[in-house]
Amino acid sequence: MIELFQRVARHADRAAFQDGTASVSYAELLRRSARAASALLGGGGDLTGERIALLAPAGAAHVVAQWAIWRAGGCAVPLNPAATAPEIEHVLRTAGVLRVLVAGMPEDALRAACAATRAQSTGLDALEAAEASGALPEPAPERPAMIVFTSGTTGKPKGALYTHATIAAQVRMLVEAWEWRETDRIPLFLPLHHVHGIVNVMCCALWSGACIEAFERFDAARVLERVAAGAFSVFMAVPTVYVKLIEALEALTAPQRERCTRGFAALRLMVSGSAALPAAVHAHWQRLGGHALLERYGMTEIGMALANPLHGERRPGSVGLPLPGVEVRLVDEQGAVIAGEDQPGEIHVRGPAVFAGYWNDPEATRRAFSDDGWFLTGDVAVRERGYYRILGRRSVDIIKSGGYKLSALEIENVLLEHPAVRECAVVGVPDDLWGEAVAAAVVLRPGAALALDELLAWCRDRLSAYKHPRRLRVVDALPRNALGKPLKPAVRALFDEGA
Ligand code: MLC
Ligand code: AMP
Repeated sequence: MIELFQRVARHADRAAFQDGTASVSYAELLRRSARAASALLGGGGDLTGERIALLAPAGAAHVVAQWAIWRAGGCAVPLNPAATAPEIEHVLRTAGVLRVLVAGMPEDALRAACAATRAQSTGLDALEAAEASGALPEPAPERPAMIVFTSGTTGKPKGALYTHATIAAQVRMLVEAWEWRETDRIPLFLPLHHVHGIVNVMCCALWSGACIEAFERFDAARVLERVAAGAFSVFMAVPTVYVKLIEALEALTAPQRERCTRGFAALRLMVSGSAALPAAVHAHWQRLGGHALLERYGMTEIGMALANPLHGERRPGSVGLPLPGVEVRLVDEQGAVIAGEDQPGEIHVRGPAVFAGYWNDPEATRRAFSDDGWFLTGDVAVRERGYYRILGRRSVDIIKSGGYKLSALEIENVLLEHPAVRECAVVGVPDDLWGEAVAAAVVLRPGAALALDELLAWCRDRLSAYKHPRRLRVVDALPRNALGKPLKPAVRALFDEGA
């Protein structure tokens, strides 16, 4: 039996979701997902890894859909609710999805993507209405459980495959390291098509019998209100969320701020990750929110790998030490393993929480690992007084904006389709709120003109909003290196000059 369900059965009567007025128990999630799983099976014995996509807001329906797929022996493919039709189409085609479970979401983009593929969408309600019949299969831990799409340096997103064992390993290490317990209460406002929201928040909470309060989206005022009301014990977010909370706190009157500050001080743990937490934000939060944020480092392909300790020194600007069961090494540009401190190298990771490979892409999978099985993260770090500190990424084509990983090449490909654009280069530029903001330098076709608004309108149907360029520079020529490729650091400098 999938280990999660053994755990869940132990706290059946507890509330899995609570939003102030309504609550959904673990027993109810189990009942509802059993019915939906039976309906998915449609009389068959086991979906044997069929990829089924799911599009549902954070909350009980999302979990029912995910568990139904798992309990029927399928592999869940969570979709981005903000994705455009071409982005969804890419996911459905790459993962070979023929069925999509939908609950309470706008379906325009999905409908167009389904029409372009052979996929069919089904409302979760209809599946839950069916009577549970027959026994459910018991998928082995090595069976495919989930495909999470992530951007890389080679254009379109790739699907990272997790088995049930991968997810269990990712959850187990965090439950141990951060001492998750059934009395924990956590807000969930991060998207559920990425590992941070899915595993660190949702799966860890459910595994532990804790209670989740789901938000439709991140809304600083609403979150602060619930913090002030003492609704939570644990809080996990990306750095952009902490910057937005600081802005919102500073806009309050002193008594209002005092209430929120007391609420934050009562939390037992606040974690930041998915992008670098600037030391200044760490210090600002400590002054305002009364917590030394616990910064950790992870990646879709490996789950979480490094973290500052729950008990002990939380060093600003550092990501701490390997989590339980994770092997980490630094390797220099010559391929030698770095034994000492203060020397930068690429982070390599090994262990049971590492993904099983890119779906249907053995070549990309092969390139992602060393011969002896280490995953090559592409991130560069240094060890200082025992702790790891991230220095940056090896590729300038990866942008981290608001915690989302974006491929510069994917965005460039969309811009190049615009009739006015002859050439372009997309880079991330430093941004206080988003970490990095997407910036595009374009060379126009002779006689053409292009304004940022027009470019955004072009992107709207093709890219999720967080991939849209926020800054545009029209130039006569892109700086080039000896191979004729745009020289991205020089392109970035174009923006530093105050474009
Ligand atoms: C949105 N906007 C941006 C932007 N994203 N502008 C610049 N850069 C960006 N990246 C614009 C929008 O178009 C909108 O503009 C306005 O900003 C508000 O956007 P929003 O999306 O509504 O903002 P908000 O809801 O406040 O969301 C902020 C956020 C969200 C930080 C909560 O971005 C988020 O959920 N990020 C987390 C992503 C995540 O989970 N990453 C983890 C990946 S896993 P306008 O003009 O319309 O107002 C991973 C591994 C690991 O990284 O280690 O965890
Ligand atoms: P993703 O592919 O979306 O899972 O993003 C993973 C990437 O986010 C990593 O490879 C890092 O580049 C970055 N990242 C995650 N956590 C941190 C952190 N604490 N500090 C700096 N970068 C981070």
